[in-house]
Amino acid sequence: MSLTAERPEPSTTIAQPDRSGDRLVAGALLTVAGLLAVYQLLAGHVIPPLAGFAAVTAAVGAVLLRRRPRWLLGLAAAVAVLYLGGSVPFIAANLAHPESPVSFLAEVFVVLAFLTTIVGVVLRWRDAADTARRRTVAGAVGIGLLATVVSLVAVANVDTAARQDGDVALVTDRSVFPDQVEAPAGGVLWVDNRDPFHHTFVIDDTDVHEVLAANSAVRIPIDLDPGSYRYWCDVPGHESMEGTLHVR
Ligand SMILES: [Cu+2]
Repeated sequence: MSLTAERPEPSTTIAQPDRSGDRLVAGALLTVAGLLAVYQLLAGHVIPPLAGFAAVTAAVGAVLLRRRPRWLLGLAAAVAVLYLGGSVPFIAANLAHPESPVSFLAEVFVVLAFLTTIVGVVLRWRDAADTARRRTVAGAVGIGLLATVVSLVAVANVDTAARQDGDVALVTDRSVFPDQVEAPAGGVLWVDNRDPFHHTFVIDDTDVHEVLAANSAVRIPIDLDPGSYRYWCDVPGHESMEGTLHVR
């Protein structure tokens, strides 16, 4: 018998449950980082708070794959709590619109991954059995799949209006509304959302408040007196989307 064969292997057998606990947290954080990166790519621009969360989750996740200082798990949980607690209006706005699948599903999976992070940290601190981790992952994947089905059904039910002769076009692309639009009183605005996210089209001091599903258009009658009106998008974080409608 060789010396190699007699050597005990304590590290692999004893450390295994701990490593898988760290891997669950690391995997959840790296999932968040990937989702936030893809989301910004689709948005076509860097969104500073999301870029910050993507960088921190990527860094913490990557380090957790190799080392496992206990404080890093605390940091992982803190980042998750900070996002979930600090983003309530944004999360609510995205989750309310399954017909706009990019923002809806990105939010669903980011929230699930952050919740998995928190549960994973708690399970790791309690030295829980691997079955608890498997149930956590299975639960998150199950909810994610259910949300995907809900979103696909909602997308199939979106009505999009074709532009008709005489309609004044108002197009939003990359979350920007045109600065100025001129239209005749009694005419029709054709508002076309070319973004993969939902927006709203609100005209101040009027009843106009339309939800613009991702990649869809609506026709809005201009039942307004001549004058200038501010229009904008009231989705949280979209405050820069605004312009002026000049009704002749
Ligand atoms: Cu918007």
